[in-house]
Amino acid sequence: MLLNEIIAVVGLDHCLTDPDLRASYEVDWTGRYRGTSPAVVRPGSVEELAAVLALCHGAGQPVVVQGGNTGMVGGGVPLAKELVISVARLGNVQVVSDASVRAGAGTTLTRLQEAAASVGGKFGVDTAARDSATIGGMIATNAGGMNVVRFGPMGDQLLDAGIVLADGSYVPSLRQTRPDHPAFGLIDHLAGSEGILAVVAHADLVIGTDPPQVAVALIEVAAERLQALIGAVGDLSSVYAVELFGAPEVELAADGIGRSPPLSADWLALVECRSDEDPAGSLGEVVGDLPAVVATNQSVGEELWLFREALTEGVSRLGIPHKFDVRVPHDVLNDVRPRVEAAAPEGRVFVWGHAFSNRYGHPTANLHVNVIGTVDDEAVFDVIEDLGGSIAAEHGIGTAKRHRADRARGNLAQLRELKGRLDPQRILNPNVLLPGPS
Ligand code: 2HG
Ligand code: ZN
Repeated sequence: MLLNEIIAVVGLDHCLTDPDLRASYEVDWTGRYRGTSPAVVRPGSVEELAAVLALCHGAGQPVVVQGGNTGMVGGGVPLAKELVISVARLGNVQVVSDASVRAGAGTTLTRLQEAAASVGGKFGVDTAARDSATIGGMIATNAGGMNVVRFGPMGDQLLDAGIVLADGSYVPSLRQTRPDHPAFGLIDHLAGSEGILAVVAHADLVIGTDPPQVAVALIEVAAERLQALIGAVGDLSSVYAVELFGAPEVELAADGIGRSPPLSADWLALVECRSDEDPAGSLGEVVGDLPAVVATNQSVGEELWLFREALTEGVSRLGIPHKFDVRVPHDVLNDVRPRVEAAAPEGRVFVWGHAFSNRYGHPTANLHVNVIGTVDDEAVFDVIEDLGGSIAAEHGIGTAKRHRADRARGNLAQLRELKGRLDPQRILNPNVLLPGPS
């Protein structure tokens, strides 16, 4: 009955019930989270999205919203038999000015970056999953990515959003909602709300600056000099990225891309600086006597980036990884690897990430700890919390961490209150983010 009504809205071709056609939507990118769904529905317009949600609301049918399915915490797959709403067809991009762009929720990051580049700018969030990751999901998780030290995470790029509420009502501009509207104030909570409050239909996003001069350095740094180096690099006014990894990671990446590691040490820092003036000089001063490979043109810089960007695929080639996307203070960076290795004696541990987790230069890093093999996830979470870190950073809480979300998020009570107000039937992503029966 419900499916027939949905088919009348989106057409038979966009309501997938055949198990073979549903299959790729029912498992996450890593292969760890797998569920089943009565159907995968792919609305082709905001109107269709709104009509589908209104029907689900009327029938009390829970839904999971999916973009590029690059999530890593099981937040976008139907683990409790929810209906999947894929926003992949909502991919319109429109450059509004040289400072802002309007993009449909299903726009890939690559398309958004191309739109920004068409007016000489740069979109502030970048990740290796750019060809698949879509902006709706990136807003939902508040993705940070490799330029977070410069631009901040997705929420910092968000000027406005058009959303559809659980009951199917379309709100074209959250910035223009009046105080008596149920979605008033939602714009401040949308980034990181993991689809539990509303479905993003489109968003207005900032286009950042893209200065012409670039310098990229891959720097070898011994454990005892790490904090001083990243502190100094983070203070450079031209800094666009400060990425960290170590010997096991550079070897894994080198293997994947068929090259030899250019350097190897306790830590490798991959730093990118951009400026109107050549940033190589000031970057060189900070690097000082540390061994480094420095690139002063785009294509050589891109070669160095290959060693960083090959990591996610590299670990996946070894098996289905246990992923821990965490945030830790800089002064414990050297403790993470040995402590996780001790907690996972039968696992193979890889550690990489973003040396800063926001653009204000706060001394916390967003690390991606990946473990291949047997490991007790709770033991790793305990290590991170014991080091004064947080067990969730840019990938969200999803289903993977919701049992520990109380400790990971301070604004939980507020989210719960908003959920009760905006989705009292709890049909939107009902099994992510909030712990317990949400
Ligand atoms: C990255 O920065 C991504 O590489 C993915 O956030 C991290 O695969 C991962 O664990
Ligand atoms: Zn990351």
